Amino acid sequence: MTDFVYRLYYWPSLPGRGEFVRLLLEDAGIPYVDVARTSEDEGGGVQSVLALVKGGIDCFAPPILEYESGRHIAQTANICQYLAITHDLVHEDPFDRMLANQFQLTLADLVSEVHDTHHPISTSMYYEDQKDAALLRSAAFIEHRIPKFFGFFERTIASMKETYLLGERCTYPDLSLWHTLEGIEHAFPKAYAAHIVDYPRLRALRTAVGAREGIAAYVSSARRMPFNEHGIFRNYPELDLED
Ligand SMILES: N[C@@H](CCC(=O)N[C@@H](CS)C(=O)NCC(=O)O)C(=O)O
Repeated sequence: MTDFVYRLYYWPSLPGRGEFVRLLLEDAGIPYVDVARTSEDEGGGVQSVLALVKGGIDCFAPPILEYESGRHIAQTANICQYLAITHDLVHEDPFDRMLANQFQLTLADLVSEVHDTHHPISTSMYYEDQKDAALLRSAAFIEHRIPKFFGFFERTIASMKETYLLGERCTYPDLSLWHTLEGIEHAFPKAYAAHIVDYPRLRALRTAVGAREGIAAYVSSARRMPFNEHGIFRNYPELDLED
């Protein structure tokens, strides 16, 4: 291993999908530079991300990790898997590794669905111009998709008879599940409260991950960006359950 410090490229004004990578790095205490959050004078800012995605590397969209000087990888699940394997943060057994990736990809599906609740037609249109569709999409998400995803992860943890998705060892999909639960609570506080009572293992996982040293330190630091209405998990009260 070289002494190269990882460089994460992600939009600087929202936690977004970059947060799943940050959580893995923070939990493990791995140093990294959050490039776009440094100043433009230092080669950061939005321009640093745009330069990469327009610059002929093999990466379609951020998050992008520069893992060696001039070598980049993209796709959140791919980045997490690379880091976890490289730093021994996931089981050695190939089936367990595949399961970790499978859970991460399932979370990626859930995250995309959350995004589509406020942008069901196009990311290039304003929310206000697709609000009618967003209302329908959010109602369906709350009624059908939250219980389906929450039920899946609850059953998975139950089948392991331990705290986490892969048993007693906390791995990167657990950190991502934690963030996704936080995000859904931010976006749909009433729906989250109504559903989560049925999922004791998800509540326990949330408590356990939140109490981890690296995560607790990160959450209380300025590095942790709050959710906001530019990101994936947006709080538009009209999309949540009614009283
Ligand atoms: N499947 C990709 C999705 C990447 C993605 O959608 N990135 C967003 C930010 S969270 C983006 O900037 N997309 C630009 C685009 O799709 O044109 C992943 O999980 O990393």
